[in-house]
Amino acid sequence: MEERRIVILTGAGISKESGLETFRDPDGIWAQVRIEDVATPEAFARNPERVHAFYNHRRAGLQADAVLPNAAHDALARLERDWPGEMLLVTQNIDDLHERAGSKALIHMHGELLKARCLACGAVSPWHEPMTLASLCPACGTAGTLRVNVVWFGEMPMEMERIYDALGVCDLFVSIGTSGNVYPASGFVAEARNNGRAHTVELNLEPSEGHSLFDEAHYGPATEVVPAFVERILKDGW
Ligand code: BV8
Repeated sequence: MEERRIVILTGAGISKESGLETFRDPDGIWAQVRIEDVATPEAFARNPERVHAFYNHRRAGLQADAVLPNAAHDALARLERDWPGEMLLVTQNIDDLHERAGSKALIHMHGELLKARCLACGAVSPWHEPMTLASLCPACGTAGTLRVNVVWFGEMPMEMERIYDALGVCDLFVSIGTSGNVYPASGFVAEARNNGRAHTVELNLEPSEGHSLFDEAHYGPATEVVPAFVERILKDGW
């Protein structure tokens, strides 16, 4: 059991109880704004101020005092610390709650809200303030060339090769707090199953789009089901 490898995928549901909105729940972000207006390269080309305003609002919200890692983020950081084999945490979330909880082996496949990317020099820099068309790139000093360092619809998610390599050899794949609507993350469970040895587990508030592909599922709030699952894995494996 000691050498066994774990891959964990998280989505917006894990950060809901920290005070951040999900996307596709009835009160979620996509019920308030249209993807085509704020989360595509075409939207940014058409109306950069609108896209900056959308992310400025979410960046300020993420940095509010009340938004903190919850028991589910803490449990995954503990699993990484205490699991004797390898563990990779892949998050679709652009918040920084996993790293604040202490996770280290972490891939932000959809990028990070608290970073800016310069379209002139390519530099990625920490960014905590509102972004405007007058903002200067901290690396090259050019004005008007910054965008938030997230992956929009139609763009390639980050570090896909590393993710598929890990899915190809994992023994346990766990999907947490994601509706399974967005490709390629929605295909990770099938990829893990195809390696011929992975046990697949869904932890979510409700069955996701791909729920039938999981060997095991536990439904409830992430702050309850994730710590309980981690406790069991560390004690008894799967
Ligand atoms: C790509 C980042 C090529 C920034 C986001 C048709 C037309 C055009 C495109 C497509 C198409 N069909 C497919 C596509 C591809 C497209 C796609 O999937 N579209 C969908 C909508 C059909 N995908 C792409 O374009 C991707 N790129 O495909 O490139 C490629 C790639 C690989 C290999 C070859 C080629 C890029 C997608 C990136 C999108 N970026 N945003 C930002 O945040 O603004 S999307 C957005 O969705 C977020 O990033 C989010 O993380 C992601 C997934 O959502 P979830 O995290 O699952 O959130 P959701 O609200 O849906 O679900 C929450 C769940 O939590 C629910 O199930 C709920 O019940 C549960 N929950 C709620 N509360 C709790 C809880 N669970 C536990 N506890 C709780 N308390």
